Parts: sequence; C-alpha cells; structure tokens
Amino acid sequence: MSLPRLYSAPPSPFARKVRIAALEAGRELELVEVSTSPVAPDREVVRANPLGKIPALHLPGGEVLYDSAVICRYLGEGTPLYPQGPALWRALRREALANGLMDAAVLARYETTLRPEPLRWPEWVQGQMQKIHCALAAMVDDAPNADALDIGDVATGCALGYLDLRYSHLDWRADFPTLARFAEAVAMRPAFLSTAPG
Ligand SMILES: N[C@@H](CCC(=O)N[C@@H](CS)C(=O)NCC(=O)O)C(=O)O
Repeated sequence: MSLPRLYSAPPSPFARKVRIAALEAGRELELVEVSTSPVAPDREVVRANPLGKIPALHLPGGEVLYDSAVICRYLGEGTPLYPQGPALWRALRREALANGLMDAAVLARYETTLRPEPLRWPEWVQGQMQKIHCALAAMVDDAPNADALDIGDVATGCALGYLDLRYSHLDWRADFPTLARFAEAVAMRPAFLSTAPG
C-alpha cells in the first residue's frame, strides 16, 4: 500500500514537527523534498496547497491535508501526542504558541534574506523578534515535558531547534535555562535526532 507523501524541506520547522509527530506516533511517510518560498513557490506544492506552503500531506486516496497542525492531528490522533480530557487543550495551546514563534521566526528570516535590502523594514523585524521573546517567556510558564511528549512538546522542541538553526546569535539559553534543559533532553530522542536539519 502506498504511503502518505509529505512535501517538506529539511530546514522547515513546521515540516519537522510533522515528521517528528509521525515518528512518535509510529506512522510512516514518504518524503518529497521541495524548495519553496513566497517569491519562488514550488508548483507541485501550490497544486497540493493553494497557500503554497509546506508541509502538505498527500494521502493515498488523493486528498491533501495542510497545515502542520491538521497533519499532525491526522497522524497522531489516538496516541499520547493528543491527551484525553482537559490536557488536550493545554497541549493544543502550547502547539499554537510554538507555531506562532515559528511563524515569527520564518517571516523575519524572509524579511532579512529574501526581501531586497533597500525595502527592508527593521522595525517590523524587531516586532517579530519581540514576539519570539514573549513566546519563549510563555513557554517557561507553560512548562514543556521531555519525558511524556504531547504535540505541544513536539512543537516547542521544533521551535527551539529552528532558533538554533537560523538565529544562532540569539542566546535564548541564557535567558531561559528551563527551556535549554528541555531542548537538550528532547534533542536526544530518536525522532528529533533523525530529523535534525544538517
Ligand atoms: N501555518 C503553516 C505554516 C507553514 C509555513 O510557513 N511554511 C513555510 C516553510 S517553513 C513555507 O512553506 N513558506 C512558503 C511561503 O510562505 O510561501 C503550517 O503550520 O503548516
């Protein structure tokens, strides 16, 4: 039987979240690696997801799922990634927080790498960096747990990993040692190790 095909790219923190959720849930995927951006969208990705964004998941029956939160739930529903009862809402809120951090970080990266230099807007980048800082502070209050992962923990680990990949100059570990300990613990899990961007 054919596998669901995931459009992804190694540096994408959203695609990594899906890959980790799949591994943690014991679901197999076929990876289709693409390169896409708002100014150079991949045509196959746009056919799959009208927003032109990855991740998108092509199901064997022909249907396509996006965005990462929908795909993760499709893959992980019924596993500890999505706890029962009130804990579910906390897990989903923490996923949303980490997704928001990743959105801010990806958008600020587009602004500083894709946008032509004379058109760049430093205050806007500052605004995104402020969102990242506020999200990190909220993650501490909403403590992640590397021993019993839910989707909020997976997303938090991916958000922190993306900061290390693209914002290595940000010394977030100094300000948020609890998150540093979480990042270190979660990075040792096979699903995180095997999806770490090179
Ligand atoms: N809300 C989306 C965000 C996905 C996203 O921003 N993906 C980036 C790569 S990390 C992308 O495909 N960007 C291309 C574009 O914005 O056109 C999700 O959770 O899947």
